[in-house]
Amino acid sequence: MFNLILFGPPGSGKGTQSEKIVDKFGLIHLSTGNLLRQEISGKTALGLQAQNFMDKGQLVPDEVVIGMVDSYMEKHPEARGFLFDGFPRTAAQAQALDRLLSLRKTEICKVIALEVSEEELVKRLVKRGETSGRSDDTNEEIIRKRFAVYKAETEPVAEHYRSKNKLERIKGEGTIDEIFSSISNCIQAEMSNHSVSAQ
Ligand code: B4P
Repeated sequence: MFNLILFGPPGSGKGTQSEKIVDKFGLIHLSTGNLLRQEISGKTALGLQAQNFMDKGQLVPDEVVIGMVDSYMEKHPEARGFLFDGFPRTAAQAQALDRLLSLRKTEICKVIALEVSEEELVKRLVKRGETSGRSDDTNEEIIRKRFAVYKAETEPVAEHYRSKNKLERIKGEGTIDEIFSSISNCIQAEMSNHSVSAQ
């Protein structure tokens, strides 16, 4: 299997780029943000629990997210690889992902980290909030809280992968196509290291 992580702060374009990546490279998209929002719109017990955290700009508890990821992977035994978008976001999630993958006799091949300045991120999220109806995007104070959580809990996860020589940092500012072109080059190089074809 060929597994990737798309890493970066809130609003860095993970969701935007993921759609293009799965389209081109035939991976299964696993976005914990999307899975949580589906649970919320379905008004499930998990969704109601998650909404409380997301509305405050906090992370949903690890055990909830990890269980959700495990069951999504179970539903896709045919996958030639997964693109993890917005996961892992804590050290405990990164360790759990290593375990889930090793049980399936596979591992993460590359982590692509999108780098975007905080001012640009705030602009993007405030703009998205005008149309998306996402409650976590409408208030600048909540957006700033999400960045603080990112710095404290998520940014250190990059080190877990850098120390294994799996981290590639990519500039996440510019047009969506320019950024996708840099990401594609990185994935293609990695696929040829692993002798995997693009589709
Ligand atoms: P996510 O759904 O993961 O979303 P995100 O980090 O806010 O945004 P993303 O980086 O995907 O940005 P996008 O492409 O949409 O998380 C939401 C919440 O869910 C978290 O705060 C947390 O509470 C919870 N959660 C999720 N995963 C979790 C986990 N593993 N553990 C615990 N809790 C978890 O882009 C943003 C905007 O920018 C869009 O409007 C887009 O159109 C625009 N944009 C994109 N690229 C652009 C570009 N190049 N130029 C200009 N604009 C651009």
